[in-house]
Amino acid sequence: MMRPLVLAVLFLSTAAVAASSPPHHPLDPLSAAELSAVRAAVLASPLVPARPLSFHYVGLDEPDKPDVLSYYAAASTSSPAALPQRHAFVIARAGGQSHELLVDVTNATATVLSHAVHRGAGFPSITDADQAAAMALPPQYAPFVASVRWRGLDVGDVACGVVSRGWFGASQPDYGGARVAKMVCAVVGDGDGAATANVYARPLEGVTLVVDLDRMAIVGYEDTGVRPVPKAQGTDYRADKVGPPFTGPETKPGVVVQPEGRGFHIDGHVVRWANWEFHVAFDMRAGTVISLASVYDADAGKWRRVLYRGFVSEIFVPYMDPDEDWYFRTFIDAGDYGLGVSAVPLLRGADCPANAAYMDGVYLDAAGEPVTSEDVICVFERYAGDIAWRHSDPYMQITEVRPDVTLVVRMVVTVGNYDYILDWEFKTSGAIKLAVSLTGMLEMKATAYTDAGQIKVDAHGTLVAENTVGVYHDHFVTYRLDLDVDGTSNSFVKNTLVQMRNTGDSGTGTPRRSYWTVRREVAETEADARVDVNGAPPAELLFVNPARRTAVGNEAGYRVVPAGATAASLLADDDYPQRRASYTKKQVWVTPYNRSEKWAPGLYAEQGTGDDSLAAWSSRDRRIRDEDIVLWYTVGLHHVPYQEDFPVMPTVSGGVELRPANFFERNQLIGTRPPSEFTYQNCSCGAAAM
Ligand SMILES: *[C@@H]1O[C@H](CO)[C@@H](O)[C@H](O)[C@H]1NC(C)=O
Ligand SMILES: *[C@@H]1O[C@H](CO)[C@@H](O)[C@H](O)[C@H]1NC(C)=O
Ligand SMILES: *[C@@H]1O[C@H](CO)[C@@H](O)[C@H](O)[C@H]1NC(C)=O
Ligand SMILES: [Cu+2]
Repeated sequence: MMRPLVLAVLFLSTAAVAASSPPHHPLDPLSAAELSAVRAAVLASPLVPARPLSFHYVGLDEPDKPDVLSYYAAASTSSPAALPQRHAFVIARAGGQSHELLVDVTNATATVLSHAVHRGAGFPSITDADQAAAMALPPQYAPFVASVRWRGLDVGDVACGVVSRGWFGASQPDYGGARVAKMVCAVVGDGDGAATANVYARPLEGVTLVVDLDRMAIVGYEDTGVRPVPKAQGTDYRADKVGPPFTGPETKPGVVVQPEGRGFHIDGHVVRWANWEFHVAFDMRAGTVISLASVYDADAGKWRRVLYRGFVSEIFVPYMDPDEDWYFRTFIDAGDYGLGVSAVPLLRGADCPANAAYMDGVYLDAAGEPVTSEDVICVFERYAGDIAWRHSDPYMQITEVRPDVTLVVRMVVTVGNYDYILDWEFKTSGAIKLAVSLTGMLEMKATAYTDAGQIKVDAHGTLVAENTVGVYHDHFVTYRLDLDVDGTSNSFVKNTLVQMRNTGDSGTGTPRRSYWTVRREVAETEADARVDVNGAPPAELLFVNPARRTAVGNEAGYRVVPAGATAASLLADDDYPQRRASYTKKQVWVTPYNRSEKWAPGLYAEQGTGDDSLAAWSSRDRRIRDEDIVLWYTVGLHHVPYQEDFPVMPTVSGGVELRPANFFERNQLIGTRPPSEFTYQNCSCGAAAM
């Protein structure tokens, strides 16, 4: 999405960190001390002599899976294994090139193990430092100053932000292969007597700049003509600007109380709660990474593995306006900007409930300084008044109810105008629900229209206010989910529900003419596992472990259940943005596990061409039956804006649930205590208002 037009770094609670506890799990994110060691090793390396050097990505180069698993297996025994070697994967820019380095940080002094220069398409993500430096350029650029004055505005009231320019092949100038981006601008000051904090509501339409981010110079400029600047009135969203008096609906405040305290424990990065245990890490590109999620099987009396590693691989957001000033807005948020670096500190008691615990994220900024983003992950037990299971038998005079309590791991990523609330919800039933909720600002386009009746040609959006179009677009949130159901060797099963005629092979002679049954297909290769979940006929999708069966002989599995509607891309296959993110035509893909296939649009996704994308890997059509396989699931939302999305949009949600399917012998919640077993003497919650 479009980045903030004011300095992103101002919003982050950042602090350089001197020291932090050493890692004690092979998948722990790099600590501040390790990150500092990485910086020192890279700057001291003769392999990358060019200066200046900027860091674009530094993250844990995860150890090989067998090493992690043997560490994990030994950890619970009396002879714990040594941590596998700690390696950092680095992408840096220097001398106009993208450098990849692998740095060993196992020892106090880090060592560069390997170095390569990226020769293919695409660039690493745009950094906060890139954006801050670029913002200073337009006011010094005479044609821009002239455009602003032409509109009767003061240069001091206008700010421009960097937006990625997508990839459009030879149709777009390549500026000699330089790392360039577009800049678009907005009226942010109150020189015209109107102030608003909503920097997305007042675009300076028609003006686009091109910035060379390595040289930090304006190299292109376009002014397609004056459009009105939308009014500031009604665009502000700050409490002290919209009220008092507050005219919205009144609700009574609610607070979650846990009279016996929290039910979960956090030990380093490992979270234990109810029948779940998992590892939570922070990555500057992916945001939250959940690893080694295991569930306790009460009947078998043992822990069983479900998810080896899961994270949001990409968020693709193409806008549907082909105009000169808009066509390039085809954002690939994780690759263009990074989700982890865009994670915001969670507001206690508002972003997360009162009973939440918080975790920080640490990353290396472009200059190589470790930055701690405080409170970017919260963990809390959710009691939302929902029911986990119940049954009434009026004749037997029985009512049994168990309230649903779940554990949520939350991060909020604010990538420019949009806020993504990304939840991992663990359920005592054994399910894991991945939910994404969108809120924030629409990306708005200035227009001469003041009434919908004036629109005679496609406005590519909805007139949400006078002179303001909320442009049509999509959000495709793609998860990489390395499920390991009871071990690494899994198969992907598609159980299609098919209509049958009652012709006598079963139920002979009854008046029933039809029924449905399940037709089972096991995917042999990657081509068998590309699924449009909206496609007819309906199908149940499962990851199963054929070697693990229940007592009655069913294969242990987990089912992939779309939580609500999920869109597939409507762009043409030959359109440039679609070529980069062609995986968005199907919500489900399955690939063999490959440590380096992590980012759905490719490692170098910024201006990438899709040559290193999920669809490209899948086209190798590798065997996936009875292999270590990875699920890719895209939660897609088409967004037609409505006036209620203005000036800030109420949340809209989508998601997917991973549900045990013949994994347990029976409902795991049968053995849970009923709520009447608990008494809260000092709780006034029973005195319900009538
Ligand atoms: C780290 O230290 C150990 C023990 O001193 C040594 O054997 C090993 O080679 C060192 N590793 C690197 C990458 O320097
Ligand atoms: C892993 O993926 C990379 C990138 O697609 C590929 O080059 C490599 O050959 C793959 N490795 C294996 C063992 O398939
Ligand atoms: C209930 O509140 C009273 C008065 O505040 C306090 O003395 C008592 O210990 C509380 N009881 C429990 C079970 O928390
Ligand atoms: Cu949207």
